[in-house]
Amino acid sequence: MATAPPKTPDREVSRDAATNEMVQIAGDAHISTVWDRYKAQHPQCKFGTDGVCCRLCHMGPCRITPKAKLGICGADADTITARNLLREIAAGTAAHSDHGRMLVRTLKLVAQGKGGDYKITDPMRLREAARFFEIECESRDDLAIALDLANFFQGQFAWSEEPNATLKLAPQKRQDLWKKLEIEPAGVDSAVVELMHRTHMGVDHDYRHLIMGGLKCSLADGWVGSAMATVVSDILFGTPKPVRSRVNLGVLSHDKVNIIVHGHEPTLSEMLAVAAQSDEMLDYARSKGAAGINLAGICCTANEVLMRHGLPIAGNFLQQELAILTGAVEVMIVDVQCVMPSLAQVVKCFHTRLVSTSEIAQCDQAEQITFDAAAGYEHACRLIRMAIDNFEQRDRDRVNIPNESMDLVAGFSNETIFHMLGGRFRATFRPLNDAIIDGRIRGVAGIIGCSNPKVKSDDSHVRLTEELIKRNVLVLQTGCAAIACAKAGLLTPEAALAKAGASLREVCEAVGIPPVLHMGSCVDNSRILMAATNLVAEGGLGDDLSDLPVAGAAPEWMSEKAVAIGHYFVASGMYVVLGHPLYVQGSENVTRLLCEEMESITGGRFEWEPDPVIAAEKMLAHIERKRDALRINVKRERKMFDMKSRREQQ
Ligand code: NFS
Ligand code: SF4
Repeated sequence: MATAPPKTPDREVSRDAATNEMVQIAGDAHISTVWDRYKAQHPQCKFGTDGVCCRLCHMGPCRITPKAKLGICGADADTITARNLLREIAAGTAAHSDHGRMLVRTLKLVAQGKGGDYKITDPMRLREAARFFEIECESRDDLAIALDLANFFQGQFAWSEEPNATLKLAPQKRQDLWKKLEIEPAGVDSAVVELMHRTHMGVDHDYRHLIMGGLKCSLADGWVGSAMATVVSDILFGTPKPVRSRVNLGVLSHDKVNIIVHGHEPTLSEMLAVAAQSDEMLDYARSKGAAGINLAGICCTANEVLMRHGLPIAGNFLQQELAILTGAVEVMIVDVQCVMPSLAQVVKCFHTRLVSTSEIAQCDQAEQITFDAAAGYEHACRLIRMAIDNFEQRDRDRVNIPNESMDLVAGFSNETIFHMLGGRFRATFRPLNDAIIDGRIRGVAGIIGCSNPKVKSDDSHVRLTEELIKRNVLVLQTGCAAIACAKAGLLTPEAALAKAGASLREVCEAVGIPPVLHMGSCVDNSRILMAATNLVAEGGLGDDLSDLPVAGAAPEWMSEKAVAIGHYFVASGMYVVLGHPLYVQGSENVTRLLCEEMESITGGRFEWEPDPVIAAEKMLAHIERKRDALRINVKRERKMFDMKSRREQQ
């Protein structure tokens, strides 16, 4: 049970009323939440935030101060901040890629006939991926192709003499640059191992060389591990199509059994989605007095089941404790990543049962029921039964479900966007490219990442998104950023259209896409990479990702995965605005390299900007610079104002 925190929070912690309401309830009940513990950590350690604390060997720990400019071994602030940053990139890459590995493993089991109730749901996507990687498809059945693809993907993890083959997904010019810069990863696992080695005491000390090594590993995340995770999820569970649903804590039900899936891997949640609709489970729920079964998600598992099943989202990262605090959750099922250890404390105050299903992620106070893909359906039924059995333990007097919930539309894979833009017969990005070229859409922004108690949650996501669509920038989203905007209503096409600039609205209405597109979970940032690649491939916007009028932002990020993502976007030539800095500010050199000099190396760079309106201005300025370089701003003026030069062109 938690220590007694103050009864009222000092500030409005979130833009979202449901969150503020639940935090108040938590305070009254003396149950600590992330915001209380954030306060208890103050002041946060400046050595940590500056990145100049090193504990990589046991002569230390060392920290760089004006008096002690070197660690005991002689490492300076540049080396120390760069090494610390690389270890974050390694961890982020490992997390996304292990998620990818689990999916590849499931695909292989399916191909071998050992995958229980899992199957190839999207054979077109399977064949398209197999053909891309030169796997023979003619007159072969799906399972044979799937086995080859699974083996091929499995090979992408191991060390190899050759660079990762999935890097070929990127435009040729980008691939050539990676080769020239010697930052092509050759195996996801070995990329992570290499960073751990290079950052061991006494190995790589040149901050420039270290940072380039970090970019190499990050490419193994975005273009390899995450890219495979997305493709295999689509093959196994279906490529997302537009789907309507609802979001926020108000999706929890007063009279149904509430089950929350939280974490990242979609394999079990897919089976839960199927099993929860079965007559057997529904009958059982009714026999226990419940009106039905309500399966809802938190964090990226939520995004996965939303995209493919239209299941509701209970909340994003900072709402995980609050969901339990509603007193209405029978079971919370967690696996890996972004699952707060505090959940085990919060469930003690309620009837909620917390179950961990990952063999690598346990919590001594949660029940452990390790997931087995071959018995996935039975496993899902067992968990649902457990929730139903727990329904009668719900204390009706302690139920506090906020009213807030909001409509949303999600499910925008590249494949879907292609078809929406191209109509029924011809899949194409052409209308989008044309709209960007003629300036009706100024450019495209990716807004991604977490929520963080350091800032008023959801606020920067929403304000940045509103600002950008108002200025005619199309916005792509994933992860907790997408959930934040969904809660604020920005994922309802009607509301977003009303807030969009006139020309963006006109294009969106004409081609039938909303101005804010939810593309999935954080591994699905690979979809944003592919969307950018498709813009290049369609033509007229340069021949590399760095030519595009696009920009990325992670306004409220917190996780090491976000660090890896930021780096693979920068390594892919993109401009990335972070709402708060990486832990590198203790080194002017590393900061300058990441935020300035990098642009002349990869074409991309970082920027820190806490104010979402200023961030939007900076992103727009970058987009306009790219438009100028492409000379599409010039062309547009000619077309509109200068008939003479127009005649000359003809
Ligand atoms: Ni992304 Fe998804 Fe959310 Fe952040 Fe965590 S859930 S993988 S890391 S907190 S966006
Ligand atoms: Fe200190 Fe160097 Fe050891 Fe780091 S590696 S803890 S700077 S002695």
